[in-house]
Amino acid sequence: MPSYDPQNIFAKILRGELPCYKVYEDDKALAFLDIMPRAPGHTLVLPKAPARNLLDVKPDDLAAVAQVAQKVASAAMKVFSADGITLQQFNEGAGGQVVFHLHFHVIPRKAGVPMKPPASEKEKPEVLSDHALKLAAALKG
Ligand code: DGP
Repeated sequence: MPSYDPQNIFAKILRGELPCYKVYEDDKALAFLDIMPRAPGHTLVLPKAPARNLLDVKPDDLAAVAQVAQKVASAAMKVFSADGITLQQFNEGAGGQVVFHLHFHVIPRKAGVPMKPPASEKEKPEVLSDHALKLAAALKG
């Protein structure tokens, strides 16, 4: 497996070099909206520590990300009146991974509504801002 590339897009977001629609942050993990959501509220949860994917992440960082994914999933159920949550995580190109910093996709789902194809359409900034604010507020409790 190739080594971690610190120039990947999510590493730049983590360093504050690129913007994101932040939903949640703690000392180990960051959650922000996918700009090409497969459903409204589609959120990405990342460890702050460098990890290419599931195959090289440190167990503690993986545990921290899983805990944040669970928090985001609970908040998204309420904010989007969801009927369910799809959790996705891809490893290496053959596994569907495009950005090589480990991330989990937390995707709120409505019964009978299919997900859009991956990375098919950029959402409007005002919609992303609104969804991020609502999710962040729900996560603050
Ligand atoms: P994957 O590596 O296959 O899990 O997919 C990467 C996801 O990241 C894909 O759903 C689109 C999203 N994405 C790509 N570029 C950006 C970006 O610059 N910002 C955000 N928030 N999401 C991005």
